[in-house]
Amino acid sequence: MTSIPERPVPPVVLAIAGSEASGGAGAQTDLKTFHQLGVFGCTALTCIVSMDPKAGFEHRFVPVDPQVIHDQIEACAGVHTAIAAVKIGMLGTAPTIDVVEAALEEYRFPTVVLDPVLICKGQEFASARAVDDALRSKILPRATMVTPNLFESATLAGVEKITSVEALKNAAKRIHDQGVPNVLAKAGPSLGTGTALDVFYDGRTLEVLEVPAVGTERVHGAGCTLAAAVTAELAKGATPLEAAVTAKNVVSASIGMRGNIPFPFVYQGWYRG
Ligand code: PXL
Repeated sequence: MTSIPERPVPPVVLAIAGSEASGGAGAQTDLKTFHQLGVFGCTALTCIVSMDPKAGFEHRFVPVDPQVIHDQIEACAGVHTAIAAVKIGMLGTAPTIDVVEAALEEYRFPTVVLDPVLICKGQEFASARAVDDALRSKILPRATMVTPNLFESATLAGVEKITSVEALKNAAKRIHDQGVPNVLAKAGPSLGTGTALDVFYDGRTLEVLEVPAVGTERVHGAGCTLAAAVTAELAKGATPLEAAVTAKNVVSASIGMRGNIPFPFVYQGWYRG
């Protein structure tokens, strides 16, 4: 019989995120991204999203019981000797936000990346508004890095709409001024620059990060992949700016998966670091 080898333990990262059953977004995407980047992923599922092929792939959304969310985080924190970084994705309800806030307070994870998923199709708009406010007041102040898309940046910065790089820079600054140390405000291809453009701001450095755009369509799961890649890279010791640069390359390499939904999605297995 051979004995089990002593191997170096990879950094462990936790995704607190929703399940998107098809594997195109959410926790499934997070785990695949973590794996591709050489970190060990674990999850606390916050909700179960099932697209409905009979209704235009509308999102059916079922929240997980808050106690069960607590128990999953407890399990992850208990099993692993250290959790290097946490990625927070879709939370979706006010009770979920409360239990995640309490867990962040209890466990004091060293790095928390917040992908502030504000609205999921299939949720009532009225409840979404209350959830946005709770996310901003309870989770945002605990994030070490936040990765809002254009709509989320406008909402968090308190501006109507963002239609230029200048406006995106200003929004990144405003979000930073609310107490988030690192902001990666994402436009992707949406500002018509012909590039996938995001703005990084950490209070000193303001960088416009651009890579060649891969098409002009919105890509399902691109935001999840980006934030998960940032989390993995931070866990491995990258600086926030380095993590953002690598994460953009991971997203570019992952775009091109197709199925029956009308937009492309992502396969992280195509990335070669
Ligand atoms: O891409 C945003 C997102 C995050 N998390 C879950 C989702 C989605 C979008 O569908 O379903 C669980």
